[in-house]
Amino acid sequence: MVVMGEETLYDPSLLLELDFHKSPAKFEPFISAAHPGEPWMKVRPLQDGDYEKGFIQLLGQLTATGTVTKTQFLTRFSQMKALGDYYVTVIEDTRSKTIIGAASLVIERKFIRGCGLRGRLEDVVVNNTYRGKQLGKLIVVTVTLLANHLGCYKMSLDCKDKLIPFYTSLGYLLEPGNSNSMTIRYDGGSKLVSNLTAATNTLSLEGPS
Ligand code: 16G
Repeated sequence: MVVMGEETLYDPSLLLELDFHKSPAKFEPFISAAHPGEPWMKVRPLQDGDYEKGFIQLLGQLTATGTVTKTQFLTRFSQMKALGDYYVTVIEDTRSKTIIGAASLVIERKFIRGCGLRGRLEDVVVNNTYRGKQLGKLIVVTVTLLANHLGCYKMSLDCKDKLIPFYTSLGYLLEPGNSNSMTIRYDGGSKLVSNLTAATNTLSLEGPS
C-alpha cells in the first residue's frame, strides 16, 4: 500500500546501489546517499508529499518558479512518474520535514549510440543555510552516479561560469571545441528573445564506453 504523501517518483532502492567511491568528488568526511553524514538527513526520490515540505520554495532559490498550486504539482508528479525518465532527487531535513537540496536526472532516449541514453543534470539547488554539509556535492554526485547506473553514455549540464570549478571537481569537463550552450527564450511574451550564449558553458561527463 502506498501511503499518501510517500509515493515516490522512482524506486528508492536504486540510490542504495550507487558506489560513491566511483566518483572523483572528494568527500571529507566520506558520505553517500545511503549515509549522508547526519541521522536527520535523508536522500531520496521526490515524493507526492514534498509540496508541503517546501520543494517549490527551494526551487525558488534557483530561478523563478511562478505560482505552482498543489494540484499542478501533483499533476506534474504523475506525468513524470508515468513517463519514467525523470529522477528528481531530494535531501530532506527530517527534523523539520523540509526539503533542503534537490537535483534532477532527466534521461533522453536517443537513436544514436545504439539507441543510447543521455543524462541531463537539471535544477540543482541547495538551501543556502545548510553550509558545510557537502549537500551540493552529495546531491549532484547522487544523480550523476545514478545516470551511470541506469546506462547513460554521458551526462551534461548548463551552468553559470562561477560554478565551473564546482562541477569540474565532480568529474564534469568542458570538452574542447564542444562546450557551448545556446538558448532561445520564449518567455518574453509574443516577442521572441534570442539569447545565443556562446559564453555559457555546457559541461559533460562521459559515461562508461
Ligand atoms: C541552471 C540549471 C538548470 C535550470 C536553469 C534555470 C543546473 C545544473 N542547471 O542552468 O537545470 O533549469 O538554471 O534557469 O542546475 P532558467 O529559469 O533561466 O531556465
